[in-house]
Amino acid sequence: MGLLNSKHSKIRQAQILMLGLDSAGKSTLLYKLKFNDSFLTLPTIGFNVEMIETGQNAAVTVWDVGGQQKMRTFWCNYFENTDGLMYVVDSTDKQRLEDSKKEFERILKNELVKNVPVVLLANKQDVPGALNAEEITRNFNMKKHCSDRNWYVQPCCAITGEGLAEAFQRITTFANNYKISREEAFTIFKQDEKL
Ligand code: G3D
Ligand code: MG
Repeated sequence: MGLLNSKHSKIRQAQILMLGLDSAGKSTLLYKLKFNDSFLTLPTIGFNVEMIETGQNAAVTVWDVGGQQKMRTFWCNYFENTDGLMYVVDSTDKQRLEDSKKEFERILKNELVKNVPVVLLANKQDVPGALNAEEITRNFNMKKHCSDRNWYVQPCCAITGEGLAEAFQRITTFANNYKISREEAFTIFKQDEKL
């Protein structure tokens, strides 16, 4: 994950991992953020990873979750250096909400992302009948599942870009705080080792 860092930069960029079921709107969101335009996106077939630097001292890596079991091994590899998670939900897809929730819970249970902050994006808010942020919060039982970390549910629309700046601002702040606390804990651990 060090690939996106400038060779000479002293401050490591916050590494943000964006996950969600296919069709949740991750690619649309990413391109909106990168090019400030709506791009034609292709559904992820097989191996797919997208990366951008957001210019907010953060790099974002995007993976589709669910589907093929073997893909999980790949995105799990990214967990180790992750400072912040963004999880994108299609708020209109009530049929797959359960699947999305299951994947989300599975991710949170992984030891490697213990305490890593989360911003959950309740996407497609432009569609009438979409579940709102409060409904998604309740449905995903955020208070219970994220009690060990900073979290926030952001309503958004990847097509118009509404809510995206707020979401990235929040995850970058959360991630930088997390990064600092992790580095401090590591320094204390190293000092203890010397004693
Ligand atoms: P993914 O990368 O998570 O798999 P995509 O998802 O970004 O490819 O988006 C899947 C579909 O949802 C796309 O439509 C895309 O235009 C649409 N979409 C993404 N975000 C929004 C949103 O906020 N509002 C609405 N109304 N649609 C959105 P197609 O038709 O290309 O499959
Ligand atoms: Mg995609």
